[in-house]
Parts: sequence; C-alpha cells; structure tokens
Amino acid sequence: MPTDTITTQLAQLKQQIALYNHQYYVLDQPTVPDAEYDRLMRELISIEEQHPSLKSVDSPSQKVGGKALKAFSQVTHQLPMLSLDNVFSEQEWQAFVKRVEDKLAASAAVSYCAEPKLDGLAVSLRYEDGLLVQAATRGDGTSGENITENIRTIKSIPLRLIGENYPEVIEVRGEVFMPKASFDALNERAIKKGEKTFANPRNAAAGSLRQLDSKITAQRNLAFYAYGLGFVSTDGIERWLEDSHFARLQQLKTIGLPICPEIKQLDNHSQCQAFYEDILNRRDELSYEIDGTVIKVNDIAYQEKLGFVARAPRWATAYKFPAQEEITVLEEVEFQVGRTGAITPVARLKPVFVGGVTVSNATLHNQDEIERLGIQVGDTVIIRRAGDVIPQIVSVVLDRRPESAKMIEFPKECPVCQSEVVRNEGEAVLRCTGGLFCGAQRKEAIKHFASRKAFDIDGLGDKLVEQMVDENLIQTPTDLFSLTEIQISTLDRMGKKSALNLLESLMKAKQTTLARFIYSLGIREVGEATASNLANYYLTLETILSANIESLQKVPDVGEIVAKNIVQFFSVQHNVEVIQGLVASGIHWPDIAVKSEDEQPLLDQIFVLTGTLSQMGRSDAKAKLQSLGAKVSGSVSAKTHYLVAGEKAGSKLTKAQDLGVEVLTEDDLVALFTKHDV
Ligand code: I6G
Repeated sequence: MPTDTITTQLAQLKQQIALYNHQYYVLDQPTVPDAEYDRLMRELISIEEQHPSLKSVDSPSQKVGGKALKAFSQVTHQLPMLSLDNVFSEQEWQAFVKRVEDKLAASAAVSYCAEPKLDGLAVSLRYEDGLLVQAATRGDGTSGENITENIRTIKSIPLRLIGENYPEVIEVRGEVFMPKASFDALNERAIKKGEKTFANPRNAAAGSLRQLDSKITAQRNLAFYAYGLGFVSTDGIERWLEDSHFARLQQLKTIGLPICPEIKQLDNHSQCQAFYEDILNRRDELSYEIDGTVIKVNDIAYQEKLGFVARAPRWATAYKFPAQEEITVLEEVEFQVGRTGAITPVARLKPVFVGGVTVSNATLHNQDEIERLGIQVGDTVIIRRAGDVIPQIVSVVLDRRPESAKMIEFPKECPVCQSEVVRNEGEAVLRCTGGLFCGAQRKEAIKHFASRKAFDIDGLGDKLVEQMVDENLIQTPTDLFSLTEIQISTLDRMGKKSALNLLESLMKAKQTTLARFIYSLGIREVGEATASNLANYYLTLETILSANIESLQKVPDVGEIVAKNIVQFFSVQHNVEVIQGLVASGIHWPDIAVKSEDEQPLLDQIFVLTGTLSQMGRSDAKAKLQSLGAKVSGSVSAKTHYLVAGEKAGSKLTKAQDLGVEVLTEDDLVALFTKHDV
C-alpha cells in the first residue's frame, strides 16, 4: 500500500479511537461495543508495528507505558498549584459562607459550584497546541515531579485535545484516582501473590503514579477528573474562557477532558449544604472513594475579588465528611466461638470515634489476616469504618510499635469448652470440634433458631438465650418449647408478664414454613435463599432428610460443598433428634402446593434485591418473587436478570449498571406483583 494511503488510514483510525475514548471517558456515552473498540485498537497497533516511523506521541496505542526512568525530574509550575482549606462541620461551613459573602457584599445570592472531593492526587497537565506535553504532581505547589510518562498511560486523559478551539497553551488541574473496583482487584491480586496490599485507593493511586516504570502504571487502571485551570495563554483566542467556574469545566469537557458527572451549579449556600448531605448519603454507591465535597464560588470575577490567603484560595473550601479512618491502639485480642465453631480473633481497641460512632472492637478475621497485617498486641493501628460496614483494621503503624508489643497466640484448645481445635483443609479459620457440646456453639445455634428470618420468636433476644443456656434451662432449640412460666420468670429482668408474653410468642412460632424450618437449623452455608430452594424443590422435610449429594446438587444454588454440608448435618444423630423433637413439640407448616409452569410466570428469572424497600419488607418481596417461580440471589452477576433497587441502593446497583443488568424500581416491582395477582 502506498505510504500516503497508510498515513491517511492511520490518521482516520487515530481520530476514530480518540472519538470513542471521548464518548466513553468524558461523555459517559459509549456508542460502540468494547469488541469494536478493541478491533480498531488492534488494527492501529498492527499498522504501527509494520510502519514504526508512522507512530506518533499522540497515538492512542501509546497508553501502555514506555521505557522505565531512573528518577523523576522536577517541573516548575508556570502558575502555583494551590491547596484547599477545609471545613469539618456545618458550623465551620457557615463561617466560610459568612466570610465569603460579607467580603463580596453582593446584592443577590452568591452562586456556587460543588463537586465530590475525590480521594486522589492533584496533578497538572500541560497541553501545547493541543498535545499533552507535560504532567506534574503538585509537589510543594511551586514545583512537582515530572510524571508525564505515567500520566500518558491513563485511559481517560486525552493525549491530544478534541477539536480546534482551545488555547495554544493550557494547563489543566485535576485529580488522579483509582476507582474502587480497580482498587479491590489490585488488592485481591496482591493477596493471591502474597504481596503487600494498599491501605486505601489514595495510597494505591499515589503508589501507581510514583512508578518509574510506566508499564506498571498502565496496568493500574487509574482515572482522572479535571477540576480547574492553571496557566492559560490568551494569544489568538478571543474570550475563550467563560465567566463562571461551572461553565469553564463544561468547556474543558468539550475539548476532551473528563469532569466529575456529579458537578453541580448551585444558586445559594443552602443548596450547597443539601448537596453535601446528598453526596454523603450516596457516598457508597459512587464508583470512587471520596472524603467530602469541594465548594467554590462560581463567578470568576468574585473569585478574583476574594483572592488568596497563604497558599489557598479564599473562594473555595473542602467541606469534609466525618473521618472514616482513625488511629488507635490494639489493647487485647480475644477469641470468639461462632455458631459453626469458627474461632474468630476479635481486636479490643482503645475506643476511638470514627465514621460517626465510637469503635472499641474490630474483627481480625483469621490467622492469615493477622500474618498479613503483621499485627501485635500493643500496636498502633489504623482502623476504618465505612458506611455500616464492620470496622476493619487496615494497617499497623510500625514505627510506633512499643517494646512491650506481644505476638498474637492462637488458642490450642477451644476457649469455651476446651475441645480440640482444627484447621480444615482449604479453610483459613480455626474451628472448635466440640459441636453442640460447646456452650458457645449451643448459644449461637439457639440465637440463630430464634432470629427474625428463622422462627422469629418475639421477646427472645440474644442476652436471654445466653442466660437460659448458662442456667442450664435449655440445651437445644427443642427445649424452648417445654419452658414453663416459672422457669422463665426466675430469669433476670423477666417478670410474670414477660414470661407469659414469651410463652405466647413460642406458641405462635410453632406455625412456620418448611423454608424457615430448614433455615433455622443453621446448616453451614444454607442461608435463607438456599433453604427456600430446598423446600420448593423437595416439598417435604422427609425427602430433604433422605436426599443424597447427587440429588441435592440439582437444587438451584446448591453446589458440591453445600450438598456435602447438608448430608453431613443430617447424618449426625443429635441433629436428627432435635428435628424429631421439634416436630413432636407441635411445630408445623402448610404443605407446599406444586405449581404448574403457567402459575410460575417468572420461572428461572434471577432477581437481586438491594436498598430499602419502603412499601414491603425484603423478605415479603422475596417470598412473592419465589412464589412466581423467580430465583432471588444475594449477589449481582452476569447471570442476573433484574436488580430491584430500593432507596439508598449501593454497590450492587453500580455493579448491575456496569454489567447492563435491567434495574427495576420498587414501584416496578409492585406493578409486577399486581399484574400477577400476588
Ligand atoms: O486539590 C484539589 C482537589 C479538588 C483542589 C481543588 C479541587 O476541586 C474540586 N480545587 C482547588 C481550587 C484546589 N485544589 C486548589
């Protein structure tokens, strides 16, 4: 092929790929499937390999990293890179507003531009004649490290700006960050390889940008959102810059730079407070980590009037969320025995206020986790509490380890019943072999039996179960049904009235469903959904009891491990006796009617429920869906047909959207139930 034909073909390909990149990363509106994009990319790389002289620095193929550097050089910022002041409470926010609005003495309400504060690193990108020529970290604000090669590997950063209408020189300021999904994947890979993990996405992003070998950075899936401008040349461009911060960000978007989709222009400071609260509520559903919001006076003339104090603008502030990470001390490690005998190390911490609550305990999971963290009693640790998630120990601050620090010793016998402990093949946890001989396992088994999704025994809380077992009133769930008023009323805080109420709850609980009965037995890995699948498949208790491993695996959601757990459970004489005892004490459930396919319009459709359903409980929604033949799963995957997203839906919604799973609202679900008359 003649060279000029190849040059034209290459230029067209580069333009096409740059356009698809812009649609994907900046506009969030891909127009072609990934396969088509990959095909064009392969074509481009193949041509460039055959004609290396035609390879250019702005080619989309140049996102894979180049030669490793020996060190980063220093870059002086043409305009300093400032930092942001912070406010940490509504009161401090109001004080910021007062300072700003008093100084402006404006006749009308001051408008603001607000966006989430990404937990990443500020960088400056310099484009000359549309070409990315230099990228630098903030450094000390005056000069930073030259990280151009690493920045060039970030897919959402254009190597060439779009169109022709941009200044000759433009410095774009923005934040490089690692999306949550990439961070999780990176740490999972590190754990598999036995390498150190990153404590949070910010550290991971920083570590990835600090690589001298840009090929490593290229594999880290970093992302970028622009938040403002540095130096901008004015030669030859008439009034390119808009008058408001919000409009300037939109302008950046038109020339190919991604900006955060949550950015909003707000009419007054009260709307900013509402924005802060809304983003705080939706924090978990965003695909990137944030630690607050950034709020800026929108009008550039006002920004100029307000000016700067020290190294920070007076017209902007970071309105921070309550900290999710804090530092504290590991004072002791205790070992708890769970329902299935798993022995879990629990960290007793010096109480610390984090994520809005005081935390004094955190799980340490298992021995592997303790080894991975390299943690000792007495260590200073970083703990994290995000959303409603159980607090986690993220890392140890090694330079604060006291001389008195002690290694964590795992128990050689069960701390409750002194039975032997074992570590089963393929498992990370230690287990007590005492079974229901172990008081801890007995308590947990009975608590589970009485819990809401099992027998739902009103008035039988965890503390009461513990007392009953300690006082030897009950040994198994069956014993609950032969308790007398006198026995109950002798317990702490239990008068005659509460005793009678509890007896009535026990009476009522005898009427149940086969699914709840199976679930209440606490068979390992048989959750609510599996119990319901077992009930619907086998229809009677007797058939479940006599099912073999092969047959059990035909039940939806039941694999070999769960099937083995079930068979093993029913092979233990004690368990069979408990089941017989329960039935003998009058526990019963209605027969399950066999439904024809016509009566199961949602047969084999997989649903996932997430968020709060305000018009019905999740259990109700699940039962109705199952009665129509649907399967209700706990996690979203490519096999999911529908995700029902209630209020405050979080990461499952994001995952469903990423996978293209159809999302239904609660109203859609209600309409579906009405249509099918359930
Ligand atoms: O470090 C920063 C992160 C985000 C910023 C910033 C920002 O806006 C969303 N804005 C300014 C003005 C500065 N630093 C100095």
